[in-house]
Amino acid sequence: MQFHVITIFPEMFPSPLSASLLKKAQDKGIVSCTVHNLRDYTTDKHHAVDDAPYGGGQGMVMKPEPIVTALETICQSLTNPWRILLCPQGTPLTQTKVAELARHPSLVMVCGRYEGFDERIRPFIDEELSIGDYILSGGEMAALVVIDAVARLIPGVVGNQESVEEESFSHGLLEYPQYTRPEEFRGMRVPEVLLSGNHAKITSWRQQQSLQRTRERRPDLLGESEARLVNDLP
Ligand code: 6SD
Repeated sequence: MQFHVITIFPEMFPSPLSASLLKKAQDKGIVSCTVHNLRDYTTDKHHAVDDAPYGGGQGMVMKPEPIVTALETICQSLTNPWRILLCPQGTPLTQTKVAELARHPSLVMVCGRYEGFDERIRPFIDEELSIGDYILSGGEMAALVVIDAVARLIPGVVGNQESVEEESFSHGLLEYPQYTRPEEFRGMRVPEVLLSGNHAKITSWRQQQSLQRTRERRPDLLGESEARLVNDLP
C-alpha cells in the first residue's frame, strides 16, 4: 500500500510516521509513505501556492496549477492511484469508508491550507473526505488520520489481525469494558464473570456490555429500530 501526501508543510509528517505500527509497517515494506512539497511544483520565482480570491473577501485561496501539476506528476508513476482531497465539505470518514480505501493500491492525498482551494482542482480529484465536523487549520492532520486508520487494515501491519476485526465499529457496536491486574484497584473489583473461566458466559457478558454501552453513548450507531427503542419512540 502506497500513501502519497501533497502539502506545503512536509515537516508535519516525519514524526507521526516514524512511531509505532506505521514505522514497523514501513520497515517491513508493507506500507510506504511519501510526502511531496507542493512548492516543488510551482514555476514562478516566488513559489506561490496561494492568491487572493476573485470577487474579494477574507484570506487566500490555493492556486490550482501547483496542485494539478503535483497530482499529474505523482500519479504518472502509479497504477490505479486514488486521488483524495481532505476538506470539511467531503464525505464523512467512517470505518466502512476506511475499509473501502484500504482496497486501493495507492492513495494520493491533497492537503489544503488558507481558506480553501480553487474550485477548478475538483475534476482532478476522485473523492473528497472529511474526518469530522470541526474545522482544522489544514488537511495535514486529516491525512495522517486516514493513513493511520487505513494502514491498520493492511494484512501484517497490526500483529494480531483478530484484534482489528474485534474492535469498535467493525461490528457496529462500541467495545466492551476491559480489565487487567490487579483484581482489586482502589476498592473496585474486576467483574466476577471475567474470573470464572466460563468462556461462553464471558462472551455473552461482553456482548451485553457492548450493546448497553452503545445504547447509552452512541445510540446513533444502532439500527433504526434499536434507536427508536432507546429514545422511547413509537
Ligand atoms: C483549507 C483545509 C483542509 C482546512 C478540514 C478537514 C476537516 N474534516 N476539517 N477541516 C480541513 C481540510 C480544513 O484546508
